[in-house]
Amino acid sequence: MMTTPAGYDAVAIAREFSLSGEIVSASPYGSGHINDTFKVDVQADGSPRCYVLQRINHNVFRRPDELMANVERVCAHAYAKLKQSGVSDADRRTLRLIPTLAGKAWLIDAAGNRWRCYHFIEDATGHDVVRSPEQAYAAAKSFGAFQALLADLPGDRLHETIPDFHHTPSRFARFQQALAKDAHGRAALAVTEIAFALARAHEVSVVIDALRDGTLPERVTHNDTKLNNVLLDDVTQEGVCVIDLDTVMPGSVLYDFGDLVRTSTSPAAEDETDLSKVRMQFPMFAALVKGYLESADGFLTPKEKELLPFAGKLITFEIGLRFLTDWLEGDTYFKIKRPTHNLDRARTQFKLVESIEDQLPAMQALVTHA
Ligand code: ADP
Ligand code: GN1
Ligand code: MG
Repeated sequence: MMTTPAGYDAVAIAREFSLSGEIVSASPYGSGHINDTFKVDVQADGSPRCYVLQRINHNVFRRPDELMANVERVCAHAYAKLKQSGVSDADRRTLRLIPTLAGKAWLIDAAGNRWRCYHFIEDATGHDVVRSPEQAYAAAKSFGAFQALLADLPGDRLHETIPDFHHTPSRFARFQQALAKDAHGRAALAVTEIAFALARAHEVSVVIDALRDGTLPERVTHNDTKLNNVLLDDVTQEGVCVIDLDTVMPGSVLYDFGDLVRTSTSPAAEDETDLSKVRMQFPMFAALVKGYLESADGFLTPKEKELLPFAGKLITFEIGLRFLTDWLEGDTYFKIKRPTHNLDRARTQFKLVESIEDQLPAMQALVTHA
């Protein structure tokens, strides 16, 4: 039996899916903070083939069956549309679920864990750190195209897999509660970061208020558009496939563009401890705007466009706030690899917020003239 570090027998689980070939191995894969992901290697008539097997983190996603119902609809719609529009490599451009032997889209194991399996997107990589404006351009173009693809998703409103996921004022309130409790006596180690967060309380409602009063439209958005959630072709660096569909649900395009700014403009990793390396690089931002507008300009309203730079600041701040909150609450949400990991991540985000604040007028001017 091949038992994984997390204690799951991923090979046994993989056997429950309709894979073509003999399973050779299943090993932990990727650098996501939420789910347990495995790469499954199989041999099919002498040639190797891979799949991605994932256990859904049901502490984070409290209604995994609703989540999977969303994912099933989104995958089917995107694939059908790409096929219809004559895209030759539609198989590589969207995630496709591999059914279980019983013909279901996901598996529930004896312990109640939900598992799903995707075909593996070959010769493409999800990058943790942006290396070139071409990568930033490709990522933004892909997420814009993804939004366009889902603009006519038929049927009911998608389930909210995490309610108030990008409700920044709620995130702020949760931070304040964690701070008041200081259950692990950690606040004293984060005095600077706490002051930084408290000083920005007045800005957290901008997007949510505009959604509420109808100034901004609700759309189907991805909501977790970090750079490593789009696979770029290893040779051409073009965007191939948007992945990590767990948070695809009603939202604002500003959440998606904002998280692109957070993850695709700094030369430093999300958890970099040398803060002197963290900064918003303007050419990367310019590449994001170009790529995003190429695929999304057709449907964006003037207000959405105007708020693109601010969204970069807001979402970077919001994710920093979530890391800081998780640190104060004792690291219950994001996977960590070292004791101060969440605090380090919060510091990096806040340094990036400062860099964005410094450049906001120039960012605004660029978008106005784009
Ligand atoms: P998490 O929610 O934990 O971030 P993801 O769905 O993003 O999980 O998957 C984790 C990593 O696994 C991704 O960053 C990517 O590198 C890899 N991955 C996921 N799905 C695929 C796929 N279909 N083909 C190739 N790699 C994949
Ligand atoms: C998580 O799943 P992953 O690693 O792609 C998180 C995002 C955060 C991100 C920070 C469901 O994304 O919201 O922005 O970490 N996903 C969830 O890196 O909370
Ligand atoms: Mg991910």
